[in-house]
Amino acid sequence: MTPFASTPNFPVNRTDPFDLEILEDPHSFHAELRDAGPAVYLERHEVFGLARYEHVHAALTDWQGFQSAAGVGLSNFRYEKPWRPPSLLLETDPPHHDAPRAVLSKVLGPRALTKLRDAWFSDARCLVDQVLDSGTEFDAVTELAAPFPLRVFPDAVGISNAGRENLLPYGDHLFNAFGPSNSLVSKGAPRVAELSTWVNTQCSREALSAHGFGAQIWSAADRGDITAEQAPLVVRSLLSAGVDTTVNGLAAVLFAFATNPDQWTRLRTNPSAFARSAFDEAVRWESPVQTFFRTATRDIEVGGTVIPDGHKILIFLGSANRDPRRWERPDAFDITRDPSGHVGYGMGIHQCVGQHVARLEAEALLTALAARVATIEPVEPPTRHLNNTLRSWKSMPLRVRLG
Ligand code: OVM
Repeated sequence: MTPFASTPNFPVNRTDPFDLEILEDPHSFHAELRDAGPAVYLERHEVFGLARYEHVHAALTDWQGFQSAAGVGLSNFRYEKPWRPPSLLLETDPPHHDAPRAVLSKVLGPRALTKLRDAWFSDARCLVDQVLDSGTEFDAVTELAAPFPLRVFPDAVGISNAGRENLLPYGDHLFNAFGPSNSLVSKGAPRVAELSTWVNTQCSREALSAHGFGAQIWSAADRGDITAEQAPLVVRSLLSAGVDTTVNGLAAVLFAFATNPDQWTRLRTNPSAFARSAFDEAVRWESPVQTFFRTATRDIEVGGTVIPDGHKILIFLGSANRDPRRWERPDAFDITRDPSGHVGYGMGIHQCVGQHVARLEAEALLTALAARVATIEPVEPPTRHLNNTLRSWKSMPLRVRLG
């Protein structure tokens, strides 16, 4: 598998990007990769890594050279059977990608979401009132960032209330499974069959309520925009990608404000103007989805050297989002900067199709908090929940002052 017979053209790095210590705090490793060169050979997994913004952006926008259809995890679908049938969105390329993508981007588009806006704003006020009325110290992960998406999103998809506690562990395993088969994957393995059965059951037409995102996907099958075989897998993408990502994105923006009190003060001067871009800045700053792989479809040049056909390439979204070659003061959370162009949602044809949903959730929650909360501070340091792909949290004790 070594791509070069003798003299490597690439800088070589021996660190495992999925080592638990690196996952706990990846920033100095990312800087090392960026400084080593445009593409680095990651010896431990025999893959190439891209960590600079310029080359991450270029790879994400070149879907022909950097395919997704061989899987966006370390394992190559050409040689290894995937642990579940591949996603019709994430793990395909044109032409197969086009119809499912078109259906979902309409179902989750800004126009469709205007109908949910008032209900989600009122749900957010309700949850914030419930938390604040029981005290000014709370865990921002378990009391806000997790419960809010877990309430509004599965309702919007149209699944039953029973079994919703399966969504986070399913997503946790799914995002671990993009990495190597390390201890994080083994930890999730015992529940895979049970969780997959539950998720797959929720995707059938009969399991979905009449007017939700799920039912709209099935209507698209009735119209012939996708096939009836594709419909349940498109619903599965919602349940796979829509929960853990937003939970960790919301936790990230809350942590960003708790540790940058001046930014909270600024948000409160005009929440309706700042809430959306503040969330995007938090997605840049934290990159809830840290990495995805692509696969080279031919010998492909990156920064002057050639990645050989068939090799896996690890794309460091989180590193690109803090590359000082692209961003001024990259480590600063600054809601007045223009974060557009960040790759936290990816870039190109696979860019997050649910991003309007994520932004609406964030806008609703931040607006509800801004109406009641004058200051936010950490009570003690938050703890991480380690995942091979997600920058995730276990706990985040915060204290607020009302006013
Ligand atoms: C999917 C899927 C799963 C995980 C992540 C994702 C971030 C998509 O099943 O389509 O996008």
